[in-house]
Amino acid sequence: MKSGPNILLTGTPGVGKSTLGQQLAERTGLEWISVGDLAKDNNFFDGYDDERDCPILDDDKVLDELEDMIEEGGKIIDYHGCEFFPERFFDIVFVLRTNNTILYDRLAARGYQGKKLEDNVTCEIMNVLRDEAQDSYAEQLVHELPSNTIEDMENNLERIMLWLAAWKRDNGC
Ligand code: DAT
Repeated sequence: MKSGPNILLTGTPGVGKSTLGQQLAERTGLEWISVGDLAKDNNFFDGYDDERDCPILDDDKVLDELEDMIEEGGKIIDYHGCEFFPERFFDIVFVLRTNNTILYDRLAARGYQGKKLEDNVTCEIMNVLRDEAQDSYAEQLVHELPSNTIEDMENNLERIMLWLAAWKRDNGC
C-alpha cells in the first residue's frame, strides 16, 4: 500500500513548479522530486538538443529510477513534460500556468535569452504542456492552476492540501 498519493507538477519552465513543489513538501511531508535534478545527478541524458539548447532526457533511465519511488507513494514529481510518464504513476496532475509577460520576466531573470526565451514563452502561450497533459491522462486527473502571484501559490497550496486530506480519508491513511 502506498504511503501517500503521487502528484505530478508540470508546465513550461519558469511557471513555478519547483517553488510550489518544495513548499508543498515542507507543509505535507510528501517528497519533492525534480526530474531535471534527478537526471543531472545521475547523468540520465542521451545527447544534446542544439536547437532547444538543452540536454535530451533518457526517458527509460528516468522511468527505471522512478519506478520504486512511485510504488512507495507520497511523491511530488516535477517536470516540464509528461507524455513519457505512464498514467498509473499519478493520482493527480497539476499544470501550472503563467501569464506570458510575467513568464518572460522570470525566464529573463534566470538568464534565458533569444530563441530559448521566445520558444519557452511561445510554449506557454500555445498551451503545449497543458495539451500534453490532457492528451496523456484521463480528463478528471488533470487540473490547471494559475501561478502568477504569491497569492496564487498560497491558494494552490491550500487547494492541494485539501485534496490530499480527502485522498487520505478515502484511502484510510
Ligand atoms: P519552474 O520550476 O517551473 O521552472 P520556479 O519554481 O523555478 O519555476 O519559479 C521560477 C521563478 O518564479 C522563481 O524565481 C520563483 C518565481 N515564482 C514561482 N512561482 C511564483 C508565484 N506563484 N508567484 C510569484 N513568483 C513565483
